[in-house]
Amino acid sequence: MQQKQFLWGGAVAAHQFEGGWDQGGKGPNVVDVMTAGAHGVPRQITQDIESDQFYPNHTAIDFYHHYKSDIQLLAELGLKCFRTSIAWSRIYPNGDELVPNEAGLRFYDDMFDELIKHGIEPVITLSHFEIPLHLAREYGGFKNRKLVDFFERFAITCFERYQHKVKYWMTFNEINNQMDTSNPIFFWTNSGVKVEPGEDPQQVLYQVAHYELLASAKAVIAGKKINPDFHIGCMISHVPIYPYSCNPHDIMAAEIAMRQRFFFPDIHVRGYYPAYALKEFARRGYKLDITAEDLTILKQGKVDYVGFSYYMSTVVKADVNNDNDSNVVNGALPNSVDNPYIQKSDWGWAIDPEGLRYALNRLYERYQLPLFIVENGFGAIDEIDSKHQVHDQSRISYLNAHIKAMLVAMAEDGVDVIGYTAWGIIDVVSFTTGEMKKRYGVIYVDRDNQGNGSMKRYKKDSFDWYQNVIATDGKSV
Ligand code: BGP
Repeated sequence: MQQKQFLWGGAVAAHQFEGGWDQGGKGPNVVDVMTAGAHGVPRQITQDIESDQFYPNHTAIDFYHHYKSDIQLLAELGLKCFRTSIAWSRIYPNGDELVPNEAGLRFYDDMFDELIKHGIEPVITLSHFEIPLHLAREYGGFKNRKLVDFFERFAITCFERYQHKVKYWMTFNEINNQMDTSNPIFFWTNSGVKVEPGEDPQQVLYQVAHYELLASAKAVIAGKKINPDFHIGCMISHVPIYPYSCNPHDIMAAEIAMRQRFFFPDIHVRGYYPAYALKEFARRGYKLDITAEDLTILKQGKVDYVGFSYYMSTVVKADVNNDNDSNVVNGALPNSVDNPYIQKSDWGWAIDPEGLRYALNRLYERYQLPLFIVENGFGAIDEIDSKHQVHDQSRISYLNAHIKAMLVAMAEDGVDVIGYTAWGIIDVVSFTTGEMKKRYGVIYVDRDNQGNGSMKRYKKDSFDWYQNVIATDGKSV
C-alpha cells in the first residue's frame, strides 16, 4: 500500500453531522428514529418518526447546508484527509430500489470536489449506522440474506460513481460493537436488527455477522475490479482488555474476552473463521446459514488495512461476577472492573494513551497489515465565553498524549500506521447519547441538546494546537 504522506485528519459520520435528513430525496435510516438520551438515560428507538419526539440527527449540525464553509475551515486546519460516511439512504432511500437517487449522489460529488479542491483526501465509510429504515422494518435488517445483495449494490454504485475521487474506503463502522448483545442500540444501528422474543441473541449475532462479513467481502471484490488502486479496509472498535493481575486466570480471562474484539477482524483480514468461533458454534449447537460458496467469497474479499477506533481500555478479573459463561465470544463483559491506575472522562471512559500503543502493537502483530486510527478523541462539556473562545486544555492533553503514543509505536515498535483522524473534528451529535453537549471537536458549533442555537462555528484552542501538529508532521507533540 503506497501513500505519499501520513494521513492527518478528522472524522465524522453522515448521520451525526449532515442533517438534511429528508432532503434531496433521502429516505429515513435507522438512526432517524432514535431520540436523544442524556446522562444515564438511554436513547429510544421509536416505532416511526413521531411528532412529539425530538430526533437530534434530523438537523445535526446542518453540514448539508454548510459544507462549503465547513470544508474551508477544515482546509485552514490543514487536514490531509477527512473521514465521513455516505448515508446509504441518500443513495438508496429504501435500500431495495434498482436505481439510485441522483440528488443524493450529486451531494457527495459536490462534497468530494470541494475536499479535493482543498487537497483533502476523502476517507469513506460505506455503512456508519445508516441502514435504510425500510430494510430494517421490511426485511429484519441483516438477519436477512437479501441485505447482502442490497449492500453490494449500494457499494458498487458508490465505487463506480466516485472511483476517481475516493481511494480509501471502509465497509462497516465498528462492526464488532454489536457483540455487546445486551445493548439493543448497537444491534439496531449496526445491522437494523431487533431481537424478537424467543430468539437467542447470540445466535442472531453470529448469523448477522456472517451476512455482514460476506457483504463486506463482496464489496471488496467488486471494488478491486472497479479500481485496483482502491484501499478497502474494515473498521472495528478496539477497546483493549487487560488482565486485572498476573494471576494466570486473569490473563486467560482477558485473552478470551479479547475475542470480542478480534472475531470480526480475524475474518475480515484472514478470510476464514477462527477455530475458537467454530468451537463455540458447535458447543452451542448453532446451525448457521454459511454456504461453501460464502466461504470462498470470504477468502477472496480480504481487506487491505485495518481501520479502528480507540477511545479507552478496560480490565477483567476472573473471579468477578462470572454469572455468564466466561467461555463465550460475545456478550457484555461480565467480569470487568475499574482500572486503579487510570482516570475516567465525565462519561466514564477510561483515559489510557499507553493503551493505544498496546492496541497498535497487538493489532499489528496479529494482522501484519497497515493500521489506520480512524477515531480517537475526547468527549467533554465545553464552555464558550463571551469572546467565543473555548479553552479546551483537557482535550488538547488527551489528543497530545494519544498522538505521542502512536508516534512511539511507529518509531520504536515499527508499527505501520497510515493515518490518524481525530473523532468529531467539528462538534457533532454524540452517537451513544444523542446529546450535543458531549463534544469532541476542535471547532465549536453553537447548538444545544434541544437543537437550539445559531449553528455558528468557532475555533477552539485545540484548533490551533492541532493545526500545528499537522504542520509539523507530529513533531510538536
Ligand atoms: C464510536 C462511533 C462514532 C462516535 C464515537 C464517539 O462508537 O463510531 O460514531 O460517535 O464512538 O461516541 P459518542 O458520540 O457516543 O461519544
